Amino acid sequence: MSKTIIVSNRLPLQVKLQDEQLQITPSVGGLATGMKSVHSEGNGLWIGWSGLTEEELNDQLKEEVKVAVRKEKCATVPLTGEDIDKFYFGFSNRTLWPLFHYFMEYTEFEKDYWDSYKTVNEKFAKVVLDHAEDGDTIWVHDYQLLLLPKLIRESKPDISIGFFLHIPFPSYEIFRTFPWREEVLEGMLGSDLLGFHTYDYERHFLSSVKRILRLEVNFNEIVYKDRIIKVDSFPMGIDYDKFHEAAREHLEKSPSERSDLQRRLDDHIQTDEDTKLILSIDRMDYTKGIPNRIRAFEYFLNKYPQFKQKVRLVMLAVPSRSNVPQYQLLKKETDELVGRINGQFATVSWTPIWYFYRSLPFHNLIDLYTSSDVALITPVRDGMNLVAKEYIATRVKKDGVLILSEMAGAAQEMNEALLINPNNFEDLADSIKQALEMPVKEQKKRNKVLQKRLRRYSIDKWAAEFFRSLKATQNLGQVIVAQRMSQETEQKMLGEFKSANRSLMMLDYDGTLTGFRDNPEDAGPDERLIALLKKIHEIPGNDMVIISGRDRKTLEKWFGKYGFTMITDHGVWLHTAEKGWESLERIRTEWMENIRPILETFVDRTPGTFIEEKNYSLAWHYRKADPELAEIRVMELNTVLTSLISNNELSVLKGNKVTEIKSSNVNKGRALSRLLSQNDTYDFLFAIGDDWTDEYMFEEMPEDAYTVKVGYQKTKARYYVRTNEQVHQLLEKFPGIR
Ligand code: GDG
Repeated sequence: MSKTIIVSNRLPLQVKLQDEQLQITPSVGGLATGMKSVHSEGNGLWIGWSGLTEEELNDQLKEEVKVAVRKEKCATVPLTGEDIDKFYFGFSNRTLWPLFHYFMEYTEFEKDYWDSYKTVNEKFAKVVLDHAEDGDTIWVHDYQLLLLPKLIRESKPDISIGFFLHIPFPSYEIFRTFPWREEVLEGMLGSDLLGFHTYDYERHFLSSVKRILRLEVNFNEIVYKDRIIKVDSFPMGIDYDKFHEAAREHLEKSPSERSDLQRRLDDHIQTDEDTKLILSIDRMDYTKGIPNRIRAFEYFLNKYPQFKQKVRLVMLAVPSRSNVPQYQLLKKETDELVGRINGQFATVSWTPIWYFYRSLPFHNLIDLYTSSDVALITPVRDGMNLVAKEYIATRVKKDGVLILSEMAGAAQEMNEALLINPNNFEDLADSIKQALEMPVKEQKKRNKVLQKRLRRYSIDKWAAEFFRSLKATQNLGQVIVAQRMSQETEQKMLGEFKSANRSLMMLDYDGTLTGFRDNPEDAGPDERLIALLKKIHEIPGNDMVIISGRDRKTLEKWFGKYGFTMITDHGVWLHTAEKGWESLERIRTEWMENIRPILETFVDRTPGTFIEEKNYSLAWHYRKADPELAEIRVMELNTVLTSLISNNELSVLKGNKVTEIKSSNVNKGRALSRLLSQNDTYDFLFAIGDDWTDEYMFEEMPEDAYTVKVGYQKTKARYYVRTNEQVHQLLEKFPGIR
């Protein structure tokens, strides 16, 4: 039976060692909750680090951990203290975390950390591969495991892999500074589906893929080698019912059942009916905007002194990564700020900030959420932020105001909150005032909408949606009608070629016989290619035709002396050894005078592009241009051209990073059909090509012909190969057979 394997840095368990005894308790984080149903289904498995290093465990304890976690349907990845230092505290938290949160000044590019990151991702891959079987589905989580999808794919090419990033994916301008950017992108592209919290992260990722790896992206699908990878946004939800129910039960408690914390909160609330509590909860992390928030609160108290003595900021900061220097500095800064502000404003009966630096049990979290009139969530950068959602979920009476930073992913779907820029103190102070004075009716109106959305798109729904999407990627390959040129097909084809009396081989030049160069003039044939073509040309009973969109002068220069048959200019000219050059089409070129100046305006506005003038067509090349700008310009150009070309005289061909305008009655298909009509004795037909212009040729071929597309894209060809090298290997097999 196939199973689902979840992989994350940590297991959904707390494994602790107390007096040589193991203590295992389930962890309560959002991810653990969300995956609960996925994990518990069938023979699901969760793979991750236990939290104890190899050095902390003797052999017997290692075995005990193994057995204990297996009972919870988990498997551990053994990590050493050094791994944790360099992979986790190093590369994950001192490189990726700050970089992906736009803290470039905190980002350390250490080769040593990177090496450890690679090693640990390999350790994860090993454990995954020990457990994964064909037909399983693997869901990898977060920035600690960016290389894992590729490592799994290399050993299990057909397994279904999904990846979800819980933190932002930064804009290309940030990501491009990263020394190992290609490896990381390629690592992620081992997946079939890549999920992000928001559309912005998704588009940043796609932009880096286009610009750095120069891959073809169609909407949200990436064509990569022989796979199509889907990229989408799945805003993570919370376990709404759990928070809502806990809050409901909490409100029903009698005073004697209340916690100490709740009593203290009640004391404050009861001092005066105008008294209000403002809450913030976060891990002590520099991305969460804690100092900003405190300073803004100070600014607010100075700007609106009428709130002194009445409003209190309850700030829960949960210790996190405290052995990373920036976190220590942040802690120090926060302590000092709170001290200074409390010192400055406190009275005998009032301290403006209540500050807790610790983790609290769940029921205390509910105390805080339910007792606070306002939640002030001000990260400077945050992948999603679940606290904002949890606060809303606990507002059983639908009152309460959420002030939320625009820089949190959650802001994209929580428009009814008061959205603020955390760096704008004026705006922040005014929003605090607005929140404190907001009529209850308005609070309820806003929260009603928010709650409805949170309830509907809960964490279960999030996980289910991701899985549905991952399953759907299995059908993506089917839009490519061609099949991979397999060993068997190859054997069959060569067998038919051998016994054929008269064969025709149509070979496209650019992108097929040779790879692309930045400058088309540099793409002439090398010695190896000439030697191959000469051999094919000499096969008895075989007609080899080089067919190209290039002009006849260029092909003449490259191949003229060998007597090859050539079709140039997309099918305008035919060259044979017997007759030399003859024209296949009668075509007009007056239109070029009108179209050229238009193309020139596109060249001027699109750096890196240029016009290639051919005898019968104009080509606008954009291979070296910024891919996103080029995409926009291609659309623009198409619109301009369609409005100009009113009759059917001209057609616009979209090639591989080139748009070509030419007379409509010329294409490779028409040229091929002429050849076929002149000679009906062919009993073996072969055509190979890589772009749209070659599709006309594939279309014209009879069904039993061997048509081969270079690259994994939509095509009318029957087969495909991936690379120019594979084209060579395939063609090398023809000479000598007959
Ligand atoms: C990362 C991304 C993204 C907090 N204090 C206590 C406590 N919590 C719980 C909260 C909440 C969770 O921790 C914090 O989640 P966040 O989403 O706010 O932030 P990160 O930890 O930075 O998480 C973030 C998230 O991944 C999910 O993809 O949203 O952007 O940075 O659930 O309730 N829980 C308990 N005691 C505490 O003192 N029990």
